[in-house]
Parts: sequence; C-alpha cells; structure tokens
Amino acid sequence: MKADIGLIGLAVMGENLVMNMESKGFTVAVYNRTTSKVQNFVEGRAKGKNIIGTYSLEELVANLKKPRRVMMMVKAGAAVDALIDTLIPLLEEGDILIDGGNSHFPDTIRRTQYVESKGLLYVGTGVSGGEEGALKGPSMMPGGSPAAWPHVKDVFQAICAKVEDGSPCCEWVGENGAGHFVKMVHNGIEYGDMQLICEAYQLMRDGLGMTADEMHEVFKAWNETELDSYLIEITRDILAYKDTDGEPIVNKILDTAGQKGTGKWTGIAALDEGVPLTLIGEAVFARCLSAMKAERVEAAKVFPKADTKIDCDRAAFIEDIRKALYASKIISYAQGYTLMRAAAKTYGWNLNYGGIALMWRGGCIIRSVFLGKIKEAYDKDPELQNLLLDPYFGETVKGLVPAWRNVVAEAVKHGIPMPAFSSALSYFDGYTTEKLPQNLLQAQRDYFGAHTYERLDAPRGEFFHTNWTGHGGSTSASTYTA
Ligand code: NBP
Repeated sequence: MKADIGLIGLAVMGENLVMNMESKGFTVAVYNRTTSKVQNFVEGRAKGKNIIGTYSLEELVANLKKPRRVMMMVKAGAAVDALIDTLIPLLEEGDILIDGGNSHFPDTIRRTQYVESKGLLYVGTGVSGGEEGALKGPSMMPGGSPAAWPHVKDVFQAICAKVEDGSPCCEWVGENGAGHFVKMVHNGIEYGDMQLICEAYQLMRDGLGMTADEMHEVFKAWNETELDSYLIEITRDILAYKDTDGEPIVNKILDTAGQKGTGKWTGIAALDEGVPLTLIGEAVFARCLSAMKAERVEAAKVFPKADTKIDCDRAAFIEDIRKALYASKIISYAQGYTLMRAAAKTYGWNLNYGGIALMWRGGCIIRSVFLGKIKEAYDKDPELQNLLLDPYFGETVKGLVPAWRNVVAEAVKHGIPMPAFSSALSYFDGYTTEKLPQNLLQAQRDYFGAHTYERLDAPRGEFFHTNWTGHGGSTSASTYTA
C-alpha cells in the first residue's frame, strides 16, 4: 500500500504530526536523517498503525501515491535547502514539497520560485501549537504555490484545530512566503502577549506584594473575562504549580528569557516596512534585557529601588491591571495587523485578515476568545486600516484608557518596568494625536542636511528648503523615504 503523504523529520513536531495524520485516516511514510529514529518510531508509538518507516529518501519517495506530497519537519535554515536539492531529482512534475518548519519568509519566497522552476509545487506552512497542537490539532498557515493548495487541503484541514462551530484553523494564506510571514507575525504577537502577562505579574508581585497562589486566583478569574486565552490559562496553572518542597516553582526559575529569533524577525520586518510595531519590539528587547542578569544584579546595587509597593485599593488596582493588559493587547494586535497589511502590499499577497484571525482562534499558542472579535471586525470591513478604528475595539479602548493610564503612571512612579504596557499607551497617544512634534524634526533635518519639508499651508508633495544659517546654499538633498 502506498502512503498518502511522506514526512521527513521525526523530532517532536514531526512525530506528533504523523500520529495526527494517521489518526485522521491517512497512511504516512516517514523518514529521518538519523535512521535509528525511524526504527524506534515504527517499533514504538507507530506500531500497528498505517505508518511506513523508510530508511532513505529514495525509499520514502517510492512509497508515495502520486502526485507525491512530501512534508519536511526539520530544523529551519540550511537543512531545508539541502533537503530540497536532494529531493528535486527524486520527484516528478506536479509533486508537492511542503516545509512545515519555522522558516524565515524570505527563504520561502526564494524556495517557492526555485521549486516551481523545477516543475514542482511548493508549500511553506506555519504550524503552531507545539507538541500537543501537532498531535491534537495545530493552527496551520499555508502559503506557496496556489496550485498546491487543492492537493494538500484535505490533509491540512483534517489534522488542524477546529473552532466551536467546526471551522478549520487552516486556510490558504497566499502566494510564496505569505504563510510563513503570517506565522512569523503570530510568533511576534506571542512574544507580545507573553510580555504583557509578565508585566501584569510583576505589578502584582512587586507592586502589590502578592503571592503566587494569590496571583493564580487572579489569572483564574481573568480567564473568565475578555482575556480568556491559552496563555492566561497556562499562567494560572504555572502559578499554582509547586516544587517538591511545596514552594511555587515559578519563584525558583531564573529570570533570563531565551528566544529563537521569530520575534526578532517580526521586528526587522516592521522596520523594513516602516510600521510602528512598538509592543512586539519592546517584548523582544525585554527578553534581551532579562538575559543581562549579571549586569542587572550589579546595577541594582548602584541604583537601589525606592519602595516599589503601590499604595492602593488592591482589588480595584488588580481590575485596572486587567484593563491595562486588555488595552495593550488590542494595541499589539492592531500593530501586528498593520504590519501584515503593509507586507501584503509589498509582496503582492491578497491576505484575508478575518481568515487569519480564525486560523489563530484555535490550536495555536495565541488562541483566544478575543481573536473571534478581530475576525468579526475584519469580516465587517476587510479594508479596516487599524483595529482601533473598528467601532467595537474603539469603544472598548475608550473605556479602558483611565485604568491603563493609572497603571502605567503607578508603575513609573514606583520604578516597576512596564515596557509593553507603556509603549502601547504611547503608541495609542501618538496614533490619536493630530499634531505630533515632527514639524520640528523636519526643520532639524532641513537645517543640517537640506532634507526639505512640506508645509501646512501648501499642497502635499511640494517640498521647501530654508537657508537656516544664511550661509548655506539653496541646493537641497533629494527627497525620498527609506
Ligand atoms: P528540531 O527543530 O529540533 O529539528 C530536528 C529535526 O531536524 C530532526 O528530525 C533532525 O534529524 C532534522 N534535521 C536537522 Br537538525 N538537520 C537536518 C538535515 N540537514 N537534513 C535532514 N534532517 C535534518 O525539531 P522540532 O522541534 O520538531 O521542529 C521542527 C520544525 O518545526 C522546526 O523548523 C521548528 O522551528 C518548527 N516548529 C517547532 C515547534 C516546537 O514547539 N518544537 C513548534 C512549531 C514549529 P536528526 O534526527 O537526524 O538530527
């Protein structure tokens, strides 16, 4: 019997995806570079299942129905390029190569073109949800060769997560690198959501002197509100988890964060597009700052904190923190969606923003009830420029602003760092300010570099230069925006 699909890379994601596919009725042929893992798998978890172990790429390919579907679930980067080059001569026209790893979207743009030039079809798909998602239903964000979608849709929509009404958390995202781009933004938003929760935690821990058990109760209650989400849920459970000595284990974990680069890529993409993705940027930098532990320990001695305890009505302040978290989260998604809109224009992708919210609604790390509201906003107005301009989110944020300002102000007064809460508020204040101070900045640029400026009393696109010092010439620099 030939297999419906082949999968390369039996690490945590690959193995679980194979089990998921098999459980949905697909026969899967598997291969792993270290072939002992194939043997372990077919003799272990895969025993008695419709899973065919193969020990070379040739054998894998020979075991597949046509058109062949080969999914790579290996470490992103050079390994994917090497596999593509080895596989191309083994495949034939119309076969489909799928990369389900966390590849950087420019690589997927390049690979789609390359693989298509060899007569094959290519899919670069984001897969989110970690080990459990891979097994029980991940969120999947496929892009690549549009002609490949009808060939992979059945498998992808069978194995992906579903929302309450049964809609699959997987739809075609767009051409070439669109799927991996959307997955990258998902990961950036994940960085932002996690940082926001950490800031709420620090406010409660340092500002209100709360114990892990007390905070567990707060997150439990928050999970019954608009904040209902996977990340709030696991935070609730983490805070209750005790070490062998009965102490909350979270109190014993070193406060230096790791990262694997997808947040950084999102920040770089935002800089490339000229989109203010401030919250995710701060979330990435907060991890970098946390990693400077030894320096922070020294600096804390030089600059001892005055009292970080916030004098307030505790219950009321906790509610303010919840509102500040919700408001900041809306900003983070507003920024993330703005980035996707800008990239869609740059790369010629026709992104379905409501569909993206639906893909993230289940299965993935940022899954939440809130994403349902985002879907509604984009279904109502697919061209919505900014989430803040949607009537529901606009009204919601208006109601949250006083609490948000109070929380950020108290944190600033007490020396509790709130990079995501406060940068979100600054973005909101900037975005809603008609007149920013960049008139002065343009004057400065024109003063030292003859960069020219536009005037309030002249049509847009007309540029002026002033001879500020009286001894400069009248030649101006050419006007362009990099
Ligand atoms: P890893 O990212 O740890 O990759 C290990 C797999 O890659 C092994 O099967 C390994 O084979 C294979 N591999 C490597 Br390394 N170099 C190779 C090469 N040159 N040729 C062929 N195979 C090679 O595994 P993972 O955590 O399961 O993740 C797989 C992909 O999914 C990655 O891109 C990851 O970023 C992405 N992802 C991971 C998660 C997660 O929660 N872990 C979530 C979402 C997406 P070997 O056994 O011979 O070393």
